Amino acid sequence: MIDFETGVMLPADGKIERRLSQMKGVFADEKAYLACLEKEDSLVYEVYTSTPPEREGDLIYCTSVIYPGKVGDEFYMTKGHYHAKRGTSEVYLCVGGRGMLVLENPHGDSTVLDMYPGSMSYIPPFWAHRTVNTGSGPFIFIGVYPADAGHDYGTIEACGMMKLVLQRGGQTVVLDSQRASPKAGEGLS
Ligand code: PAN
Ligand code: ZN
Repeated sequence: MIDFETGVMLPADGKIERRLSQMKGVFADEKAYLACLEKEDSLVYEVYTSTPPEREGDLIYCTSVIYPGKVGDEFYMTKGHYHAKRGTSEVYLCVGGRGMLVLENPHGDSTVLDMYPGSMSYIPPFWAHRTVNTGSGPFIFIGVYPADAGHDYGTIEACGMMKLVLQRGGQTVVLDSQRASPKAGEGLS
């Protein structure tokens, strides 16, 4: 059962909580990050997940709940990752709130998709992905992906993603980050 209001999945085999303190280096404005953290180690997002055996042919399904908030003018978002097994894909179905899906690949292509209740988004193989809460309430979506996909956080941790999603003058804006394209060979394993 998934509660579309809260994103809580019952039963779930696991629950991951990501607080600000676990997201060092993720937000572009380091000074704003430290100021937020000093105030409170806020909960940024949670993931309720099924954990079947990590073998080819099985699927993992999970719900992610990103809470509303900002670090400086950058919206709360997930850490973002490539799948460790690069040739695996994923689908997201949004059930609550408003958000964006930021995608990029090692060839330097990047794109941003709107997510809203009922929207289904496809993450093709070889694309890194991150979700961003651009709304005022919890942003909730269901994800389904191959159980043997695994997660590579290191590649994105090393230099961030190419697009930033910010609030400027009350508007949601997508800007190119300082990092214009991936380093040679990065993410190509
Ligand atoms: C999602 C994500 C989830 C949290 O289930 O794992 O939204 O994001 P991070 O893993 O980037 O912290 C998914 O894409 N799984 O593959
Ligand atoms: Zn994924």
